[in-house]
Amino acid sequence: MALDLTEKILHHLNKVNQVDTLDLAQLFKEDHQKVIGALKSIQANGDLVNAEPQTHKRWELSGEGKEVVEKGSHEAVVYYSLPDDGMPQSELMKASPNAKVGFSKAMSLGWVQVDKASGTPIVKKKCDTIDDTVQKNLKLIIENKDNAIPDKEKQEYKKRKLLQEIVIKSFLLTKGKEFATELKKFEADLTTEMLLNGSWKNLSFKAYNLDALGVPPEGGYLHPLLKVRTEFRQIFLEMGFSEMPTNNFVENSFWNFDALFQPQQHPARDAHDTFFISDPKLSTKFPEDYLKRVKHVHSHGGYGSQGYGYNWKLGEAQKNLLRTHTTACSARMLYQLAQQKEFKPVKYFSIDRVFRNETLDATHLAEFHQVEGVIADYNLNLGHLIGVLYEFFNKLGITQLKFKPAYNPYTEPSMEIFCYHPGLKKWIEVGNSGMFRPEMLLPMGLPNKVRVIAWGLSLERPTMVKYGYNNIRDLVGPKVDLQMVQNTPICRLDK
Ligand code: FB9
Repeated sequence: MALDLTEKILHHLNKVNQVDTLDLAQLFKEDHQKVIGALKSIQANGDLVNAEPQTHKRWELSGEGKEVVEKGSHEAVVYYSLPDDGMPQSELMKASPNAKVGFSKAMSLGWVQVDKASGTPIVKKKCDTIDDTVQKNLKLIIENKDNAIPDKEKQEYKKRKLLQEIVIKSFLLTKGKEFATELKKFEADLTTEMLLNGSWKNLSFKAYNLDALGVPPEGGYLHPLLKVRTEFRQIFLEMGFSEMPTNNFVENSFWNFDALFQPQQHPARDAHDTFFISDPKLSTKFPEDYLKRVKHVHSHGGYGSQGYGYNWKLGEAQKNLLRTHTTACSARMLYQLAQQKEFKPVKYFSIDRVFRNETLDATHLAEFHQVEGVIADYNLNLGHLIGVLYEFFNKLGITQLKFKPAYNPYTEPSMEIFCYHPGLKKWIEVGNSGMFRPEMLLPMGLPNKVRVIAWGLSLERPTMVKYGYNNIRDLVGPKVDLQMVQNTPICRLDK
């Protein structure tokens, strides 16, 4: 059976003890890169050969040089294009692509002369024969006989762009300490049979290629939003937060608004901003005592608050809706916390869909995913909230934050959060935050000294920033290119 290139190289090296890969390429009439490939296979098999890098300077014909080999030098072409009675100089200049250079060279070589006797310059031959040494020398280059050409000539041809000097890298091969004329066969797998019969002791195994890329899975790709959700979830978990249950898109106005001390005439509770449910239209089950305390704090105040002083209506609180924020879930969780015999501090988070009947635009749809963090403990203050926000956003790769006083019905003080985004090179709004009001916490039954700090942002906006989307419809909705789901890279928010 014919030896393959690797074995031909090993057998040849066995005979000559030392050989350059360039000579091997010539010997085996193979492309040098193919010889290098075979060398790599031999080296992967063990220390069979030593390969010393070499550099060689070689002369190579340019395109123009190859044309000279084929047709003769430009000066020779001019000479041979002249009829015996000569040719007007203006005509000669058009007779061949390099006539100008050829004419000038032929004149300096004394091959041609210009007769102006008739008034029109006529170019005529000045000698009967010529010796086209340029063409002869360039042919020697093709035959790898560079050394037969004086260096002065080679420099001149380089100047005339007929020749260029290239550096070729090769390897000088000698026998290695594990030299053999056959490549060892490497087993890919260690089998039960090898272990049982002990044959593994005499076998060589392929090294693990830990850089090999995994086989792309056929399916199960996560949508970019869910990749970012996983990253946010990981951040909250490593900060010691527990995830709140958020599996109720349908909420009632009591938990979505009233429990948060959001007055019943607040514009956000209008059908223009909220999706109300027609069936079932109302909820009827509420913690009765708690509901009474909420009604009272809205209508008459209490806990040091004057309340809103309006006639609070149960019917408003009973209206079912699509939750407008996951803060409704936070309210439920905080109420549950207040029912415990003894208060213990908690850190909760939620990431889920919320729905708002708002004007749609390139970055806003009627629904989005809200990300919310909540911490309840004794004596928390705004400094704690700011500290936690720095910690949280730092894990998103954001270190520069600014806070702007804001208003929320359920938090006081409230702050809008801005960050300098290094990628976008500008300040962007990244969320909202605040301390839940006593009018929200105390009717739940939480101890007086307990404070709750909280913040929120969306999932869509960081995903759009991360993956460079300008229109949210390229990320979510019926027009999304599902191939995008497979193509988007792994999400690292901190990179
Ligand atoms: O996500 C928002 N912006 C954002 C966040 C991250 C980001 O990239 C990170 C660098 C990697 C880029 C942008 N925003 C909040 C701010 C704006 O985008 C805003 O225009 C849109 N907001 C939504 C609401 O809009 C109707 C984002 C959404 C939002 C706003 C406020 C809250 C939650 C979501 C809240 C809250 C809150 C406040 C106090 C107590 C509890 C919850």
